[in-house]
Parts: sequence; structure tokens; C-alpha cells
Amino acid sequence: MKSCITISLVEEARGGPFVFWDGLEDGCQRSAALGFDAVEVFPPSVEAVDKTKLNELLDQHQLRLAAVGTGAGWVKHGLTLTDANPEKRAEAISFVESIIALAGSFGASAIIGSMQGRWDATTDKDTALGYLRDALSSLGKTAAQHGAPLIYEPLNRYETNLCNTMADGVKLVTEAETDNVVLLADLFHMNIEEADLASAIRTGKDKIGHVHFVDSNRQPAGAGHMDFEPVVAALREIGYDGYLSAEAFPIPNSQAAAEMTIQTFQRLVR
Ligand code: LER
Ligand code: MN
Repeated sequence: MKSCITISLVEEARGGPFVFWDGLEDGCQRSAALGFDAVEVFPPSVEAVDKTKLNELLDQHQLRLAAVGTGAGWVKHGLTLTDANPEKRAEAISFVESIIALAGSFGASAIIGSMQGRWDATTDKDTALGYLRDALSSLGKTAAQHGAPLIYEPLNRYETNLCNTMADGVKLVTEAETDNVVLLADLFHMNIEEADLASAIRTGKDKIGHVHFVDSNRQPAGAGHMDFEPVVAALREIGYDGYLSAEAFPIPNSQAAAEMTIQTFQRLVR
């Protein structure tokens, strides 16, 4: 398993659960200094990312780009893949496609989390899940053309009412018309929704393609009451060899959160 840490470039999301907030240069430099293997970037749009500069930074610091988040599609542009309006759904698809192309050029995956949206009075649950399944089918195939899996993230009940658990996620990605969609096991969401995190990981099995590594209170791993040993043991048991990516609040600050994360990672994994 490899270490990874998040860098948010979305001003509107300030206060959210990302570790670094002060640009790609600062985030890459600090991550590399602590020995992280990779970074996960949360951009406002593809236009906001200077690809040449990012390439140089990754090269210079010997870092990989693990994944690129699409959450700004929702936070900044109000788009979801389950919007009742077909034009908005199409816009949401093209936003994600642009992120898939950006991520793919670095051999990285795009992540669909909050862009999944929710069902409501205008769109019932089956209809919304149908939209989501169709979107994952189409976007998963697009991601395959860019040489990387598409990552889909079940979220806790306060963020979506579509898919809250690993079991829900397995059902959804298994129904998609492609096997190129994998699941993101975010330990914070799982701590709210799952009866047992280790058995949920066993349920996700070979479908799990990314992990958000964070404590029970969404603070850096080591700052809450998460029992990480059985979680890591279950990840080993299923043969997971992807990233443990720190998606956590920068508490008490970005640098200290990154330091705590890498210490916990080394204690558990190395
Ligand atoms: C949202 O809560 C989350 O966990 C992110 O990874 C997805 O946007
Ligand atoms: Mn997450």
C-alpha cells in the first residue's frame, strides 16, 4: 500500500476535509519532504490546472498523481449526475469527462463522490440510481480509453441518499456496463455507515480501488478513535495494493495533519 495526500485548489471548499490548501507547489513540496508517494488533487476545473507545471512538480519531487476529484462539479458548478434536468446531467457528464482526460494524462483516476447527487421529490430513488448507473457505465468506458479505472465513492447519509455502504457500492458498480469502475473506501463515511469496517472491506474485495485514509472524526489518521489495525489487516487480506490517501481536515494545521498521517501510515503499513 502506498501513501497519498490531498491538495485542494477549490477556494469555495475552504474549511473542507483536504490537507493542503496553498497550491500545487506548496502541497507537492511538503508531501515529498514527508515521504508521501503520491498526491490527490481537487481542482475547480481542468482549466485551473497547469499540466506542464504539475508534471514538473511531480517529476521534481518524485511524486505520482494518484487521483483527481470531481467534487467541484457540485460545489462550484451545481452539477450532479442524477439531476432531474437532462441538460444538467449532460453538463455533469462532460465536466467529469474533462477531469477523466486530465487525470488520465498522468495515469491517474477521476473520483466521483459528491457529483452523484441524491434522490428527492422530483426524482425517485430508482430513477436516480438508474441515472447514476448509466453515468458510471458511460464514464467508466471513457476512463478505460484514458487508461485508468474510474473511482466511485459511497458517501454517508448526510451527503447522499443513493449509496451509503460498500455493499450498496458493490451492487451499483457490478450493474454498470463496464468493469472499469472501482470503489473508494472512505474510512470516515464507513465509520458512520458500516457495522464493521473490516468486514465491509471484505465485502468490497477486489472492487476497492482507492482508500480515503482518515480518522473517525475526519481528522488526520491518529487523531480520532478509529481502530486502524483491523482495517489495514482486511485491506491486506483482500490484496489491496493501492493508495491510502489522506482526505482529512487540516487540524491543527496542514503541516501537522500531514505529519500525523505519515506517522500513522508508517506505523501501520511499513
Ligand atoms: C466527500 O465527503 C468526500 O468524501 C469526497 O471524497 C468526495 O467528494
Ligand atoms: Mn472521501
